[in-house]
Amino acid sequence: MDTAVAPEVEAVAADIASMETRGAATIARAAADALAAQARESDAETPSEFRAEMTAAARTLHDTRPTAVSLPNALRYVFQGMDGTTVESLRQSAVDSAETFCAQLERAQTDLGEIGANRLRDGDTVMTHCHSTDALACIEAALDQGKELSAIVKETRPRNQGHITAQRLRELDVPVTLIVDSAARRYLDEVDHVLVGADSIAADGSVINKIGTAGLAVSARERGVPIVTAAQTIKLHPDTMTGHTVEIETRDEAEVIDDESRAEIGEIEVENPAFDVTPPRYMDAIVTERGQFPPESIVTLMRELFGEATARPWEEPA
Ligand code: RI2
Repeated sequence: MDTAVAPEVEAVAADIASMETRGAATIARAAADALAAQARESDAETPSEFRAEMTAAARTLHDTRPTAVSLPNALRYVFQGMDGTTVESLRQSAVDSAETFCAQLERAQTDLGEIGANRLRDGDTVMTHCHSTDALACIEAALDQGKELSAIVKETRPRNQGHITAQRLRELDVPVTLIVDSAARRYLDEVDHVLVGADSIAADGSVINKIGTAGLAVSARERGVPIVTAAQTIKLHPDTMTGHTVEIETRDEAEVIDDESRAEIGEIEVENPAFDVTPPRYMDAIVTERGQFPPESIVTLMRELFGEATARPWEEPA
C-alpha cells in the first residue's frame, strides 16, 4: 500500500539528506517538526490509516542519514507520546509530543552549555572541530559568565563546517584563528581545551563525530590538552547497549575532489567517510545536560534514560 507522506516531510528529508539542514540537534528538531506537520496535514480516516502515514513519514525521515542517532531518537520520542483511539486524539498527541521534544531539546542545550562552561576559564583558548551547536553552547555560556575566550577553528574538510563555527564565534565577538585540519597538532600547544560535538555516543563511551575527531583526540592526549565532547542525551545511541555498532555515513566523492581535478590525476579511488569513532580512552569527558561523565560511565546514564527499549517506529506500524 502506498501511504501518503506530507510534502513538508519530503522537503525536510531532502534538506537533511543534502545537508541543507545539518548538525545532529538541528536534524532532530527538524524531524520532530516534520512528524508534527505530517500529523496536522493527515486526512486519514481511521486510526490505523493515521498510524500508517506516521510510520511512512518516520521512515522517509529515518532513511536520510544513518549516523546521528538524534534523528531516530526524535522519531521514537514522538511515537512514544502518540496515543489515542481516534484520529483526532492521535493527531493532537503526536503534535504535543513533537512540541515537548523540541522544547526539551532547547532546554537541554542551555543546561549542557552551563555545565560545559564550568570547564572553561577566563583567558582560555579553545580548539574546535566541525560545527556543533552543543559545543558552541558551552562557549556561549562561558562568555555569558563574563569569561574572555579565543578560538582556533579547524576548517573541517571536506565541507568546511569550521567556517560556520568561525562565523558564529565572530558574531559572539570571540577572536578566531582559522587553520587547515592538518595544522591541528602544531596549534595544540597554544590551546587550553579541545571542544567537539557528537553525532552519536556508544554505550562503551566511544564518540562518533565528524571525521578527523579521532586523530585530533589522539594528538590532544599526546600533547596533554584536555578534549571534551558536548552532547545532549539525544546523542546517546540505545542500540549500542545491545552490541550494535553505529553505521558511519559515506558521502559523495565529489565532496572530496571535483570531477575536473580528478580527471587530471588519472584513475584513483576516492572515499569520503563523514564520521569516525574516538575510543573512550582518548576523550576526557562527555558533557550532557545531565552532568559531566567520564566516557566509560556513560552507559549508566543510557540505561537510566532508555531502559531496554529500542523501539523502531519507522519499521513497524505503531
Ligand atoms: P550539534 C555534525 O554533523 C558534526 O559532526 C557535529 O559535531 C555534530 O553534527 C553535532 O552537532 P554534520 O551534520 O548537534 O555536520 O552539536 O555531518 O549541533
